[in-house]
Order: sequence, then structure tokens, then C-alpha cells
Amino acid sequence: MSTFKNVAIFGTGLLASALIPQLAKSGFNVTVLSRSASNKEYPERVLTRIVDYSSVDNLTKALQGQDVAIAALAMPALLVQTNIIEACIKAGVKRFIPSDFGALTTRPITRDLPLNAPLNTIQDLLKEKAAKGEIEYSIISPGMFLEYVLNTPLIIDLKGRSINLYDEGKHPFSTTSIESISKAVVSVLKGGEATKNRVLYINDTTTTQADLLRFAKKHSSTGTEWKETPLDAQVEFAKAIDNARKNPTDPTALFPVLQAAVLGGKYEAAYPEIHNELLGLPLVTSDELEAKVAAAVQVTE
Ligand SMILES: *[C@@H]1O[C@H](CO)[C@@H](O)[C@H](O)[C@H]1NC(C)=O
Ligand SMILES: *[C@@H]1O[C@H](CO)[C@@H](O)[C@H](O)[C@H]1NC(C)=O
Ligand SMILES: CC(=O)N[C@H]1CO[C@H](CO)[C@@H](O)[C@@H]1O
Repeated sequence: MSTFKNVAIFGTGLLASALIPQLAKSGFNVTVLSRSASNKEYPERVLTRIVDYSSVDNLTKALQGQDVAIAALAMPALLVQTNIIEACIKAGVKRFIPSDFGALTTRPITRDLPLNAPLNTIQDLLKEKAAKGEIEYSIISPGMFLEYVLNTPLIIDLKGRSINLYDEGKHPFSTTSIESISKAVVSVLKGGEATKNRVLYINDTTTTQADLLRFAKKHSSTGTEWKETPLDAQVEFAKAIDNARKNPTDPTALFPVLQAAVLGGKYEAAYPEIHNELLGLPLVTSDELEAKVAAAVQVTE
């Protein structure tokens, strides 16, 4: 067991909801810090506190005695992490894991993607603070959440039986389930020096739209019609970027950018290196992925 014992988590969304029980089960003292009271049920011994993201003082008080802080925030809230980091340093928090569990946020080639501006800001701040020895950080890059791949229309619409196929669906991308991400966070915290001040890439598997469509067709009932819309990834990417520039305050304008970037093969969405072994995370085989697609298709039949 590492020297980290007390862990604070910011956020109450999908990822935080998986992380909280995983950390509690792994022997950490967990405190959930959020802006408003949530009616979520937490495991016994998990503490909750209301905080004011706009006040470094308020955050510092809430972080007193914590060894680690983890942010799992929604996109519009990412920049409150500048206050959180300042408060962590004042409160003596040793390690910070930012809200940066992305698919395309940490490779040098993704630096200029417009959706990454707030993430770059936080990464730069952490590097600067870590270089001065004020705090340690770990960033976990899991690729696309597998749950989004299987249960939202972002990559393939298993429910609506349709797909926008970018470049025939041929480009691979990394993907990891929320459960594996939660396990990775625990391993990172138990990993001490080996996981300090670096990005950790993880990947349950790499897949393509073409593979997913093949599995989906194989496991849907005979006669099911699939609507396939062929798209050129580069053209779509240019369109999406243009639209995002014209609508800078609309966060949903960034989703088509993400889609075309993940599925376009240019941005290393299939990670060239991963740290699963360091973190003790197994890979998911193609057969296992197929079984997950089959299950997701069949619940909607
Ligand atoms: C953390 O949990 C342990 C029990 O697992 C307890 O003994 C300890 O007092 C807790 N520490 C804090 C600071 O709450
Ligand atoms: C921090 O702010 C929250 C929200 O305004 C408030 O409920 C809480 O009592 C404050 N904590 C402290 C220690 O002042
Ligand atoms: C870079 C790397 O090792 N990626 C791996 C991601 O997971 C799949 C297993 O499904 C491997 O085949 C990849 O090599």
C-alpha cells in the first residue's frame, strides 16, 4: 500500500460514480466534494462536502488532510481546476489527477485541437507546479469510454441501427471501460513514484467502426436493416472545425470535431504505447469485445 490514504474526488457524474466505490473498496478514505448536494448513494464511510469552486479559501479548507485530489468534472467546469490546484497546494495535497480522461488530449499531435484549450491550460499549470515541487500529478488517457462507444450514437448507433462511417470505418482507436479506468486510478495511486508526473495511457482494446459494425450485424436478427452513411473524415473534420469556430460558446459544436478526429486516423486515437502492464490492467480480446457488442445490440431488439 502506498502512502496515500485520504482521497478527495470532485464530481458526481458517470466517472466519479464508478471511481468512488472502487477507491473506497480499495481501502482509501474517500471524500466527495461537489457544488451542490447530490442524492447519490455512496458506500459507507464515504464522506461528502459542499464546496465553492470559485473560492480558493473554501476549497483549501475542504482539502485539508487529503493526500490526493481527483477531478472528474463536466467539460464546462474544467477551468475551475486552476482554483482546485491552487487550493491543493495550499492544503498540502500530494498528488492531483486532473479531469483529463480523454481520447485525444495528451499526444503532442492533438495539442492544437480546439476542444483541448482548457485541458492544455491545466496540463501546463500542473507541469509548472510539479517542476517546482509544489505538487505531483498523474494524467490518465483511456481513449474513448467504451460505454460511449456501445451506448451512445457517437461511434455507432446500436439502438437506431445506423452508422456514419468515416473513411469506411477503417481507422483504429483506443477504448477503455469506466470500470477499467477506475481500476487504473487505484493502481496509479498505489504506484507511487512510477506513476508520478506523467501521462498514463490505457486501452482495454483498440477497435474500428468497421469491426463494430461487423459484430453488430452478426448479432442482430436476420433481416435487420443497417443505415450506413459513408463520410470522408478529412472533409467532416474541416466542416466541424469551421462550425466550432463560428459557434465558440456552443460545447455541442465540439462533438463532431471529436468524432472526426477520433475516427479520422490522423490524431493517434489508437495509442502507439500503453501502460496497462504497469497498472496491472488486462487487455480485452476481440472475442470479448464482440460479446459486449452482441449484448448491447440484443438489449435493443
Ligand atoms: C482513514 O481511514 C482509516 C480506517 O481505514 C481510519 O483509521 C483513519 O482515521 C482515517 N483517516 C482520516 C484522516 O480520516
Ligand atoms: C464552502 O462553500 C460551500 C458552498 O457555498 C458552503 O456550503 C460551505 O460551508 C463552505 N465551507 C467552508 C469551510 O466555508
Ligand atoms: C498500444 C497497444 O498496445 N495497444 C493495445 C490495445 O489493446 C489491444 C487489445 O485488444 C491490443 O491489440 C493493442 O496492441
